[in-house]
Order: sequence, then C-alpha cells, then structure tokens
Amino acid sequence: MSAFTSPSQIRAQFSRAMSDMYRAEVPQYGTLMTLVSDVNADVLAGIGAAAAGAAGQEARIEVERHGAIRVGTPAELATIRRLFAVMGMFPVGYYDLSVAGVPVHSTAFRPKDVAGLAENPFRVFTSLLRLDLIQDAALRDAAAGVLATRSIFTPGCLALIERAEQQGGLDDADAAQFVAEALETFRWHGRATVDAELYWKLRKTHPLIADIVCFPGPHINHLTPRTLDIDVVQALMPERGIQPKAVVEGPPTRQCPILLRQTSFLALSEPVTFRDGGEAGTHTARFGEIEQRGVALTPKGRQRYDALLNEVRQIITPAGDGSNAAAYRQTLESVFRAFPDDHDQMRREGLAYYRYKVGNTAADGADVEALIAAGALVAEPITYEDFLPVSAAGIFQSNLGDENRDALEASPNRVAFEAALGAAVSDELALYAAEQDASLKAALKALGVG
Ligand code: OOG
Ligand code: NI
Repeated sequence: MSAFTSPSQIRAQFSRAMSDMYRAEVPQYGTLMTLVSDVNADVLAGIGAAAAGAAGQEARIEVERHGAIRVGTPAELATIRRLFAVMGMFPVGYYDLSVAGVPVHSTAFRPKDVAGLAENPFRVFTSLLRLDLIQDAALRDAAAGVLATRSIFTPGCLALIERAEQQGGLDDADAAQFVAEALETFRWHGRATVDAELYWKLRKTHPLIADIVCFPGPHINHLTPRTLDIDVVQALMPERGIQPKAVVEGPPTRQCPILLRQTSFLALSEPVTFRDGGEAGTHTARFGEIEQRGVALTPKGRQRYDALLNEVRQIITPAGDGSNAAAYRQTLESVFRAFPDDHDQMRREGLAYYRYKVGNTAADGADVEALIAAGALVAEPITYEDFLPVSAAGIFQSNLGDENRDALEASPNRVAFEAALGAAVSDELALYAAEQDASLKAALKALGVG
C-alpha cells in the first residue's frame, strides 16, 4: 500500500507555490506581505497574543491567505471543483453578485472541518461568468464561442486529478507534480486569445467579461494575507507606496471583531497583445487585498448585521474617489453602536458562534451560563471563514475602474450554479452551528455533566 500525501499538505504546498508565483508577477504583493507581517508582529508584541483575541492565538495567521479566480463555463467550474477536492477544498456558500451589477455568481472552495482549517486555511473565491446576463445575442455567442475552444487545465493536471480520484489520494511525487501542473491554470498570460475588436466590445459591456473571456485561463486576480489590525495596515499602505481603496468594506472597527473586514488596491495595468496583432493595449486584472477576520455570526446576528449595513448605505454610499470616506466611517460607527461589542453579550443573545472548552474549575451543576461564570466552561469565538456579498461587490467594483457598463437585474440562481458545479454547496452557517454544538457536547461530557 502506498502512503498518500494528506490533502492539507498538498493545499499548503499549493498555497505557498501560488504565493511565490504571485509575488514574482506582482511585486506589490510582496510589499504588502511584508507590511502585514510587520503589523501582525507589532500587534502581538504590543498587546500580547491573548489580548489580540482568538485571532492572535491562531498559529495559522502567518500562512493565511485567500485568492480569487473567475471561470467562464460550467465545465470549467466542474473541473475546478475536482481540482480543489484533491487539496481538501470544497465549495462552501453561494454568493450572487448580480445584485451589485457584476455578472457572476460564486462560491468559496475551502477546508470544511476544524482540523483542515487549522492545518492550512487557504481558500479560493471562485466566480462563474453568467453569459445569460449579456443582452446582446451576437456578443454572447461570440464570447461562448471563444470559451468553448479553450482548455484551462494541462493534460498532466487532468490525469493527476483522475488518478487522485481513482486511488483516493496522491503519493509525494505525484502531489508535487500535481501542484506544479495545477499552478499553470492560475498563471497570468499577457497574450489575449481574441482580436482587439472583440476585446474592446466585451470590455465595454463589462470589464469583467473581457477579463474572463479573452485570456487562456482564469489567472489568479488577487491573494489576500490576513492581518490582526486592518486599520493600521490601511494607514501604513501609502508609506510603502500602495494606494488603498477609500474605505474598508464590512463592519466598523470594534473591540470584538465580527465577520470580515477587507480593503484592496489596484495593483497593475498590464500590457496585453491581441491575436490579430492589432495595437497592443493594457488590461487591469490583478490587485491586492488584505482582510481581518472576526467571529462568525448566527442567522440572527447576520440579519442584524445586514440590516445595520443597509441602514448605513441608505444614509451614505461610499464614493469611489474617497471624497466622503470620513463621513462614511462615522456613519458606519454610529449605526453599528446598536450591535453589542462584547463576546459574552453576543453569545448570550445568540448573535455569534462560540467553541466551548473545559476550564480550570470543577463543574457544579449543568447550567451552561453558571458553568461559564464559574470558569468551568470557556467560550471562544469561532472565526468567520467565509465571505460577504456586499463587501465582495465593493472589492469587485473598486478594481474595475470607472468605465460605463450596463446595469444588471438581480437574479440569484443557486440551482443553475450547483448544476454547473456538479455538486451542492455547503451551508456555511450549518458548519459553524455544528462545530459549536459538538464542542459544547464534548465539553459537558468531559466535565461529567453531559
Ligand atoms: C473576487 C472578489 C471577492 C473577496 O475577498 O470578497 C473577493 C473577484 O474580484 O474575483 O475576493
Ligand atoms: Ni478577496
């Protein structure tokens, strides 16, 4: 019997290889990694890992990152699902971006279980183009025609996916080869597969459509390191020659971070050549992003978050040029005062998910609140591992430039997405709830009261 490399090991190798490739292609990503690493070290040295909250104690912080790709066809999405499965990454969550005028819908491929996330939390936000949202029939057919002729996987990669599926895993040599072959799918190619005329037609319809259709593959468009203090990184970026977007997406600065805060910057305007040898142009595909993660919210907490964010956006919409950034930040902070900023309160009100552990004192009775008050039971915030559609839309938009584009009808279609994927996407909230429940059960049992 041959020993297989664990999917988590393959994922860690792939994540490192991807980061090395992206650093070589986009030098500002290297600058950003250094900045994030400096700030994280400062936070930990300044206030200590304990004070940095749950995030400060996660050993994974230094290797943590997410990336994003956009594929063109159902067949590409289905094969991407099989590719990620080899590295223990599975589709979690459904995100409809048409609500924000972006003609894609998406999922995140990530490890689903606690052990896998701790071993290596790498995840990839993956979007599928919705040609059905292009109104011009001739253009839609032209785009479909281009996509039908490309093959975004190397033959070696396809063969190794099949081998992994048949054997139930890959040995060390195959795993290394798989990482190298899979990397090719995510590489940037400056040679468009179409002529300049079609490129410009698609780009005028929506820059994202041009980005997805006109190149040989779904180049990785950003890699995002995780920071312990996004406000500090945002403030220091200009000093290192990076111009961030005007506002941080997501919740405001808090004592007890919730969900996810993100900010990005335009990285590169890349030279491209066209198939007909027409005049070379530039294409903006790749950018940089940072994220800070907080506690995962329950459906009740999430509803409250969505309602408050909605309230903010009715008062003020952040302008792309940053002219109202300070006012936006103030409004965000004042509206969100209605969301408790205390872990005990969030837990008691059922707003967020917690992982239960046995504390230092013996149990007296089985009442959970009493056990926590006595220190027999400890509740730790469960980190939010997923994404936020409104934030994702803000990230998409800020990196598309100000070119005009057609408005879109909001039209979520999870059924079509899952049919393309060839599998159902997991419900992220069910995963957090299951972890919370299992940890409580185990802790009560260990205390002899369960
Ligand atoms: C993905 C944007 C979404 C995030 O962090 O919310 C995303 C894209 O531009 O393809 O990565
Ligand atoms: Ni991102």
